Amino acid sequence: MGILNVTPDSFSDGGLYAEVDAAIARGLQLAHDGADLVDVGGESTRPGAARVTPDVERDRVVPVIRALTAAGVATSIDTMNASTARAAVEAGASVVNDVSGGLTDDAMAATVADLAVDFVAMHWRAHSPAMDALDAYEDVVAEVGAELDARVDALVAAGVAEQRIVLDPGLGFAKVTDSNWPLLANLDAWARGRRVLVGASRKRFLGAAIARDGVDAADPTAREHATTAVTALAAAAGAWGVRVHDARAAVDALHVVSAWENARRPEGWAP
Ligand code: PMM
Repeated sequence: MGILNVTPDSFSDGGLYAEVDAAIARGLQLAHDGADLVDVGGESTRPGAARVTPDVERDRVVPVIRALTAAGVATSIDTMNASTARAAVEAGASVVNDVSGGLTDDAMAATVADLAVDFVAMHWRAHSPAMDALDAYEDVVAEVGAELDARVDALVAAGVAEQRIVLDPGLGFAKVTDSNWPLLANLDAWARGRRVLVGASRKRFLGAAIARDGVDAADPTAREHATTAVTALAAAAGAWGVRVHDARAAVDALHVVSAWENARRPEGWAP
């Protein structure tokens, strides 16, 4: 899943694709680089970001989704608003990706049920201004698992088909640094066999992991190689998808994982 933020303020690509033509060109490039889905967003969720109205958000994303659909590029819509999700699917998007897992907009679950598309339910505790303060877990794997289970139950109760739901640990959302790694290292302990999307691309916790001389990698693009390492490890651990800024790097990593796994000896093999 390639990231396309049609926003002035997203943390890594904010402002680069805020104009419709630039956004469409970027979406085509992501697809050319091998993204199976281009994830189009019109509202930044970076820490501290202010919300935009659904009207502004729709005006940003719908023309881009329409043009990419016409060009044969599959898209998902990154939104917390049911009205935007509906407009995006009507313009051609085939997946709804809600960073709040349906918690922000009471109409989201019923809308997704009605649209009958796949739904990415991300683990989330609060909007951006409040989220860092909610990084408080006794056992992050158990708590994120339980909170996602509650989302699945609510979505299914609203009519969303369970097999349509993809879970996402919400890396960086109410998870400042150390809370992210247990979720990556124990994917199946919280996902319990459901499809998993991993969105680690260029996030702060990777900058901390690759610190030199005690200084974090502050520039998001300097976290690209670390992102590619996460892609390979997530794929090897069975993730359904990765949400990334650089689709080419991710696809290369996935080829490496495939070659590695294809060469694996069968269970019980001995020379
Ligand atoms: N992260 C961001 C935005 N949307 N969606 C999903 N499913 N998972 C994520 O981790 C995620 C997301 C953060 O902002 P960005 O668009 O600038 O990466």
